[in-house]
Amino acid sequence: MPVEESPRYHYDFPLKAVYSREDITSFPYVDALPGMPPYIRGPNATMYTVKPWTIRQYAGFSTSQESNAFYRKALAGGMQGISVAFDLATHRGYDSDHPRVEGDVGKAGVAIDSAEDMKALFEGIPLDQVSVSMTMNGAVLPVMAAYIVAAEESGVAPEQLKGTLQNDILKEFMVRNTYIYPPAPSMRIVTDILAYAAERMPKFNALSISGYHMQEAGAPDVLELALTLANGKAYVQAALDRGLKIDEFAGRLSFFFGMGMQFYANIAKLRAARLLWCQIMQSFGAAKPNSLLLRTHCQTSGWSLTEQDPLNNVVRTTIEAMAAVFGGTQSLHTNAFDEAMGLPTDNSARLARNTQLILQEETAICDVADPWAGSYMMETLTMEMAEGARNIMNDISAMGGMLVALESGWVKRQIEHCSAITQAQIDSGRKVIVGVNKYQLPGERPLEVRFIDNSKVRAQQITRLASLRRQRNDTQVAHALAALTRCAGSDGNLLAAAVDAMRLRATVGEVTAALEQVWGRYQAEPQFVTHVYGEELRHDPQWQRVTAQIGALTRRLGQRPKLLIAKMGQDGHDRGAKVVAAGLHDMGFDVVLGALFQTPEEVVQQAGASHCHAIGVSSLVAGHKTLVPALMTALAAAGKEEITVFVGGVLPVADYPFLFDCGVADIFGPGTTLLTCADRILEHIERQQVS
Ligand code: DCA
Repeated sequence: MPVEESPRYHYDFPLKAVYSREDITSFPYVDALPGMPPYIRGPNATMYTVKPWTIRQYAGFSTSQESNAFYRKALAGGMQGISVAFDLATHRGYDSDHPRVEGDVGKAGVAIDSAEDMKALFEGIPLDQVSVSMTMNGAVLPVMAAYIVAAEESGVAPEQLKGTLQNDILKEFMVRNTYIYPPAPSMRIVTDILAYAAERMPKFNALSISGYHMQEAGAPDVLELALTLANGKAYVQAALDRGLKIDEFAGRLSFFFGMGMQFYANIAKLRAARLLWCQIMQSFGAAKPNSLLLRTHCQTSGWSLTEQDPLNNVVRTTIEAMAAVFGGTQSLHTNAFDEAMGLPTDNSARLARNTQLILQEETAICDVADPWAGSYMMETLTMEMAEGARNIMNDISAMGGMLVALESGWVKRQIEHCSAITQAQIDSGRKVIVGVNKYQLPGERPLEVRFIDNSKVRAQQITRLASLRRQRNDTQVAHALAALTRCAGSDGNLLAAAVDAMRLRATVGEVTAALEQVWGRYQAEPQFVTHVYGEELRHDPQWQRVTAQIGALTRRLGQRPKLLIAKMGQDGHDRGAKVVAAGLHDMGFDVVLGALFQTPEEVVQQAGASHCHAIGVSSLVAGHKTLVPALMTALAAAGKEEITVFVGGVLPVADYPFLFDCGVADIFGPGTTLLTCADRILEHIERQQVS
């Protein structure tokens, strides 16, 4: 559904050409010290001089065995902590043999169905020594339970585990979409895990409050900061409402921010984040110093990577990594330069890791804590960033808090508004991206990317699942799952009940389904913003030409050319789909934005029922090689071959011939402007009308 809303905030902090002492005379914290409240300058007094940040690599693909081999090699090569990427089937709580996940198994992360898979994932890695971060939010109960069981069976008790669980469901409802249950029971899961960890896992960070995905979805730095901290407040309140005491859990809350190309702003963002969080926690009555500290992981921006002239990405990542380090991050992931095309290869992952090792070991960057302190510009920017975020947080409080702002759709609209503007600025050339809309290479050589044969991984997982089900005691598993279902409707701790079930070798899908019986599966209504992209571009000559052509075609057809923008499989990244829907709508197309997580058959059904001329499939390193052929088969089976199919998103160029052979009319890779897409879509629809 298209939604109109005018902008409310100014997100840019224009820099002055010169700053002076005058700019900072009224600031209360310019004499603050690292390791002292309000911690603007860092959580530790000595910062990297004693211990540099942890070098992590967010990685996982294919089977547990293959990911385990990658982790071991990376640890030997300088990686200092593990950060697990799970596949989309696992995120959404489906076992690998579920028909809805045919294209997703092992594709964008590792496939985990049971505690057996988790044991294989960490085989030979001492879990009491190596800290493990797990990016998991939807199926967080069975996955965390499987990790606890795997550790237990390797002789490591929960008390000894060190690491981080993302467990940040609120931002999933805002941007990343790997939720499973509705918001209220999802919040119950978060607080049950916090309670379990507070009691049994003193070294473990059971929640990583994440702004990264908001930034990736289009939020400017100050919006990312405000929404992340507002989510933090919502979690703290929910934990207090559950009966936890603030100092029992606050010291183990952790954060995660994105690092984009706005170098100064990103440093200021981390400094402002620590100031604001300290003040927020004081307002909750926190007393222990650890409860006041914002400790964070950072990741360089995946969105800032380009498929064109990809070696530029090494430079971008280095600049973003330096912002994270100057901002005082505790842990860092640097993206590999080929991640705009697919999963990193061994070589590109090594280069990404070496980027951090060079910063730590070849420069003097670690020799001084918060080196930007006292800079007139940086102190000013830090205060401006804090003030801007405070204003947004106050508005959220006035709305009734984060859950109200979220359920009203306000949060999504703020982010999508910004991403539509950014896309328009790139398409018009006002925002320069070197190698994409300026200084382009005359010819690009396709890069080699890591190929995952997901049907092979799926077949292996199905065999493992069958053997697991043969060997376990089904009656005991059924009892444990029934206890979990009862727990969902009562007061017990859900993680404790999930551990019991996973210990008996219940699967991720079974644990998820046991809770789904009580809570159901959440389905968001697809929406996109209108009149934002168009407003930015209406004076552009190419815009005027394209909209005139669409007008002419509309008159000939007797209706606007109609498109269904479809997301298939479990890939919930919808920034691309929403921006495309918003832009094409403003140009004059009649756009239907399909729901997330559709099967090919559901997409065909919707396209047919809404009389679309074309389907635009949006995909982000997902199962396009499985799902697009299935879509073409479903179109043929429904007798709807006249509907033209386009594919766009992050797709390896090497896969283009395969998709064309399937009957796809055109492919729009990263960096294609929406005006170019529109031109080519029009051409195909015109041709379709003639034939
Ligand atoms: N002086 C004294 N102690 C220090 C210093 C210093 N200068 N620097 C670090 N330390 C200590 C820390 O206090 C911590 O001690 P603890 O284990 O007793 O709390 C220990 O060294 C480990 O350092 P820390 O900075 O906490 O780094 P990590 O263990 O890597 O944790 C954190 C970082 C952000 C808190 C965690 O949540 C994390 O790793 N997140 C990653 C999330 C992720 O990968 N997401 C993927 C998308």
